[in-house]
Amino acid sequence: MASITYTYSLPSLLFVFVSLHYASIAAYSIPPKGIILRVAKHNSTLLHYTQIHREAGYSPLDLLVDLTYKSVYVECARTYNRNLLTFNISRCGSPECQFANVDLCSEDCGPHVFRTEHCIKYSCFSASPFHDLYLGNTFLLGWITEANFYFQSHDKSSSQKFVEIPRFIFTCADDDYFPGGIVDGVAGLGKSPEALPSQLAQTFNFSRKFSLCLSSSTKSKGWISFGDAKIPLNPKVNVTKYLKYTPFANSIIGVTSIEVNGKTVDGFNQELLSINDSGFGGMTISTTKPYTIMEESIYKNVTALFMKELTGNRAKKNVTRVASVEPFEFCYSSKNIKTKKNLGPVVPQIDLVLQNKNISWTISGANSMVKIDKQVMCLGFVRKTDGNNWSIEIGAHQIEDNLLQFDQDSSQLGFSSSLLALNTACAK
Ligand SMILES: *[C@@H]1O[C@H](CO)[C@@H](O)[C@H](O)[C@H]1NC(C)=O
Ligand SMILES: *[C@@H]1O[C@H](CO)[C@@H](O)[C@H](O)[C@H]1NC(C)=O
Ligand SMILES: *[C@@H]1O[C@H](CO)[C@@H](O)[C@H](O)[C@H]1NC(C)=O
Ligand SMILES: *[C@@H]1O[C@H](CO)[C@@H](O)[C@H](O)[C@H]1NC(C)=O
Ligand SMILES: *[C@@H]1O[C@H](CO)[C@@H](O)[C@H](O)[C@H]1NC(C)=O
Ligand SMILES: *[C@@H]1O[C@H](CO)[C@@H](O)[C@H](O)[C@H]1NC(C)=O
Ligand SMILES: *[C@@H]1O[C@H](CO)[C@@H](O)[C@H](O)[C@H]1NC(C)=O
Ligand SMILES: *[C@@H]1O[C@H](CO)[C@@H](O)[C@H](O)[C@H]1NC(C)=O
Ligand SMILES: CC(=O)N[C@H]1CO[C@H](CO)[C@@H](O)[C@@H]1O
Repeated sequence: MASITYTYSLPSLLFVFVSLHYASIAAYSIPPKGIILRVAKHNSTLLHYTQIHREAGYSPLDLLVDLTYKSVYVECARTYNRNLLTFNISRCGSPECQFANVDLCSEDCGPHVFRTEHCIKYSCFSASPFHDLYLGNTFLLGWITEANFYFQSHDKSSSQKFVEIPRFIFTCADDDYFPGGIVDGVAGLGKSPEALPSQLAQTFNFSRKFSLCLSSSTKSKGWISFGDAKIPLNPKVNVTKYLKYTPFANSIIGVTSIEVNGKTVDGFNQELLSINDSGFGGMTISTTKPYTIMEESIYKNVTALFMKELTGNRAKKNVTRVASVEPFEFCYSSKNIKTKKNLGPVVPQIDLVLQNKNISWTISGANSMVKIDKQVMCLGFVRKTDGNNWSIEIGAHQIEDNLLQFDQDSSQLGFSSSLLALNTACAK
């Protein structure tokens, strides 16, 4: 634990940093118009991670993709031990600390490596809440740090394979939060100056817009694109034409109703679907949860109607429910469920109706069902047990092979629903 010797609060001096970053554009003869990072799906946690490099082509760090975290965070003790990182910790009150809006100041650097080689007296650190599957609702202590990083870009329209981001600012934590070392940190895509989209936008003059396309396979990778990269989808299909847009302020999406096979799900308080004056309700998207989480009464009524539509007499499909498979409650024999190439398993379609009926997010079988084995598949929704404000948290499985386009300047989200229906997919 760091000893907090004094605290500061200074007006933001953001422009100091901005000018540092713009100076770096000159280092590129032709600055990239966009960057595409590959995103892999981890084979046991099923979460998605990307990489940054300490040197062009060497020493990758695996970072969990997190749509809402406010910075890039690296477990420095571990990466330092593997000799993967050289960095400078920022001095209290420096433009870097102000940029990260961090006003906690520590005389030393805690119990680990920082003390010996990297610690400087009076360095700034943050203690930010981190709500996550792995970290729990914990306070993450991390030092504001800068290092030169490289991104391996897969943008076909650019000849630059490795793009250097000089003096990238990140949070360097000395604790090992990820059991088993599954990743080295978190790539925060949230809406703050030190998050990845904003630092890339500042370095390269990109707009603060990025697209996310997660692969459903652990064997082939999806991607995130920043700036004006050429997105790697089937060139014969203009996917942009199929995007629908919805407001996405503070990561919340308002839902007006939920339908299963075109029938409105009722029996629960519909007010739960939109955010209320005290900040409760609505829907968010989380790449750090493997499956969609629903508030109890929504969960009950959605799963009940889904069950009725799939197995009821009138469905005439002879689909049988089988024993639950953790963490899922509703599991079915695959025997009488057909699978279509461009839809996945043929099961009742779930629609999240957003502003109006024309703007709905369709969840078809490929995204609603989770294959357990050859005989069994389960509805991939789970009950909410945490104390978060939102009523629905869309998980990673439900956005795989969907194109999501986040525009942080206009707070709009563009979404495609399943790309499989458009004859393309996220995996490259
Ligand atoms: C997951 O990937 C690791 C590393 O590639 C491999 O050793 C392991 O066998 C894989 N596990 C499964 C369940 O496929
Ligand atoms: C760290 O600080 C030294 C001394 O100011 C500087 O030469 C070096 O470029 C810095 N490195 C990074 C990664 O910021
Ligand atoms: C940054 O982008 C904007 C809009 O695309 C453009 O007008 C401006 O000239 C660019 N600035 C630099 C320094 O390239
Ligand atoms: C794709 O569709 C969008 C939206 O309809 C349109 O603005 C754009 O020009 C189209 N692109 C191509 C290459 O046709
Ligand atoms: C908002 O929703 C929460 C949780 O459902 C409820 O406790 C609270 O009273 C609501 N506030 C308002 C202003 O409606
Ligand atoms: C969640 O609810 C709490 C308690 O009302 C509120 O302070 C907080 O701002 C809300 N969070 C969001 C993201 O709206
Ligand atoms: C459903 O099962 C019944 C009784 O086993 C059978 O008569 C019927 O043909 C089956 N229907 C379909 C669509 O498979
Ligand atoms: C929905 O789309 C139809 C057909 O394009 C259009 O006529 C109707 O006005 C739209 N409704 C709303 C609420 O936007
Ligand atoms: C059809 C159905 O399951 N309705 C349920 C909807 O949720 C409420 C609240 O949990 C239940 O009371 C209903 O039975």
